[in-house]
Amino acid sequence: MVLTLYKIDASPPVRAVYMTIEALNLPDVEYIDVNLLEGEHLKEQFVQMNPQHTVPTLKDDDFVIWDSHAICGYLVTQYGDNDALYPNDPKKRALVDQKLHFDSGILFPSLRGTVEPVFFWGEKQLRTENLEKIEKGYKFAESFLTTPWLAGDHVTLADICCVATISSMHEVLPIDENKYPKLSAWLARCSKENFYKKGNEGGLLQFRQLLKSKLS
Ligand SMILES: N[C@@H](CCC(=O)N[C@@H](CS)C(=O)NCC(=O)O)C(=O)O
Repeated sequence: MVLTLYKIDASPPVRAVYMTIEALNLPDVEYIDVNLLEGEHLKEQFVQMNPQHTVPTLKDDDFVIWDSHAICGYLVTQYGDNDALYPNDPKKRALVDQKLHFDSGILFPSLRGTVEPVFFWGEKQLRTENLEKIEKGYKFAESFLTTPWLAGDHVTLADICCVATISSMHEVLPIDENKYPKLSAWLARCSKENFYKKGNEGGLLQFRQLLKSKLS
């Protein structure tokens, strides 16, 4: 197998894949930068591979797959030693999938909608209506946290994918620990994990710096 990941470190969905790679201890992944700010993702060669022109995009020999949630699930089922991160049991898996769709359908769009005008369209302020959507995501996540991890008593892809987004949202709108004690504790719990330290911290710092530079 030759795994190639098209990426940009600041991207939350890319960082979800990095964290999955770390959690699975996958060796020898080749990384190729795609500079979104320069429009490299819109070039013919990239669009031919991924018509949705998004990062992360993974190539495994001739097999191409995009969308971080699909990539992470693929990596665990294809290369994981066990199913802990993405359980085979239908009910356990459904609970993980539910949070992956929550990330895909609620969390990430609210983050992307908030930072896109700043990163790409030259706006210098975050729009209030977008920040309200982030706050709504925090409220949902707080109510979901009835267990230490998002889909039960151990780390799954639900945590990995959601923390990539939520740690980035936290840079945009800091999580108020009085309002969201469980969410805040969960973020702290995730940040102590090796997969987070190795897979998320570097790109999150780049995200922070990019946001700061674009807002100033
Ligand atoms: N649901 C996708 C979202 C991917 C996404 O929107 N990535 C952004 C970077 S954070 C991107 O590639 N934007 C360029 C574009 O959409 O043209 C995933 O989880 O992979």
